[in-house]
Amino acid sequence: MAAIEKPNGPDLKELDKEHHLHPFTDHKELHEKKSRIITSADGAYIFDSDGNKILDGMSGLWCVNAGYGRDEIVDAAAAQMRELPYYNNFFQCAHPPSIELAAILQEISQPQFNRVFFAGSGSESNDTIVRAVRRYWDLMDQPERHTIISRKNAYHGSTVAAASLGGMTPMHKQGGLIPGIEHVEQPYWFASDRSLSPDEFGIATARSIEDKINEVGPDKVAAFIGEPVQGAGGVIIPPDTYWPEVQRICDEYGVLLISDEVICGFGRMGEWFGADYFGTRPDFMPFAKGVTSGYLPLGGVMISDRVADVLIDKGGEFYHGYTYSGHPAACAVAIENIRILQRENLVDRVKNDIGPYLKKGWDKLAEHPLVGEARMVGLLGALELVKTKDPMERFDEKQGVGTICRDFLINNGLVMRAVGDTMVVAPPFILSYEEADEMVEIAWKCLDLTQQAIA
Ligand code: PXG
Repeated sequence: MAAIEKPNGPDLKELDKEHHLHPFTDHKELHEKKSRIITSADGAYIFDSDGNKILDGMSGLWCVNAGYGRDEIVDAAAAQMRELPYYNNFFQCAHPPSIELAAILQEISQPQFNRVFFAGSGSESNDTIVRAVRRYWDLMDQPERHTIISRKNAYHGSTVAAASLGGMTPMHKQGGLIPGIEHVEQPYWFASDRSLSPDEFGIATARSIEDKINEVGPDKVAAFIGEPVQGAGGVIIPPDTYWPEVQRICDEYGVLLISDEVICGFGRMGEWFGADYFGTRPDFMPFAKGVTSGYLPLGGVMISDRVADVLIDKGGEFYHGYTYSGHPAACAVAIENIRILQRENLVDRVKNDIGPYLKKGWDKLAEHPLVGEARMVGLLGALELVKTKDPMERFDEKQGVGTICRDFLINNGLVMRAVGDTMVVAPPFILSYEEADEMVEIAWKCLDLTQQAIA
């Protein structure tokens, strides 16, 4: 009963330790330090139970794009919960929010997208795609087209199928992979030997997809999946040559293109979708996170006419769906969230205003002795921490320099995420100029502190 009698401060930390297993966490390590308890949030800031105010440079987990404290979204959820808190979209039923959201998604996406399948998360969305892709090729009388090509260091979610699509080897080691997934090189120029120019490297890594298609057999490859910019892998912005070449290869071999928009979608790159930014024409777009700005869980898959027409006209029943596919309150939240993005021109703000403003400060961080590269597109950024700049040498992974830096950052009032020694940010779209300056100032200060700590 302690939780009810004393819901604050240290007791919560104790209860957390006793009863709560966290995602992607080494609990032995966590229990030595205890958790930070986030109790409230407003705008671009979060507040913890120790009284700290912290600028959230990660929008939660790449999702609170519209910022915290949006009463309009809360009101939309409450109104929907009063009217119809739950009903499913199975058995020839639907409800107004799922239908209205489906129509809005059609409006904001590329013309080939007229249908959406709802899920509860990005992982569920990618599981949906595995089944839909294979079902499509069965219906096209090419059942041997089964293989899905993905990339090393990709992140497509945490369920067994989504993690198999992903290229995170530690995840593969815990639970194994589903059959029929192949991984090719990622377009991570900074981590390459840099013997090629970025443009040459972009073409070469795209061609590793073509090589894989020929190795597996062009009649056996169903689809290629990629994040426009790899997020969890370290905000890896591919060279300009990469995506056009990927599109060419998919077209040439008839391979379906899946653009995983879970992070890049809903304005993060200054366009509605990452595919719009790079000019690809995907057949599937899984989404989640930014669709609701994280206020409630919702995911889904935009399915192009090429695929949806076949599933509908030839398919019979598609044996797939979730209790919460198109949850009414989550859909009501998504509708209000998208309306906010539209009303306040926030996607344009990312592209033409706060995005370029933050990038200017961000680029200056490249002058710090610890930073080998500073990159940013829209409001997605990364700093590569390096041992020496010339020649460019990275730290020994075991030194944990990124983690040291991350801990300095949060203790100095800024959330950034460390992906190895790559520091990443994805702040909310409502970030003010002052807050952008604050991010850059705290970052510089913590780079100094990190440098001193490892000296
Ligand atoms: N695709 C992409 C591109 C993602 O980034 C998922 C799918 C899965 O979404 P769900 O909603 O099932 O989590 C993601 C999620 C991190 C981190 O530490 C990133 C994600 C999730 C958790 C942690 O950067 N991305």
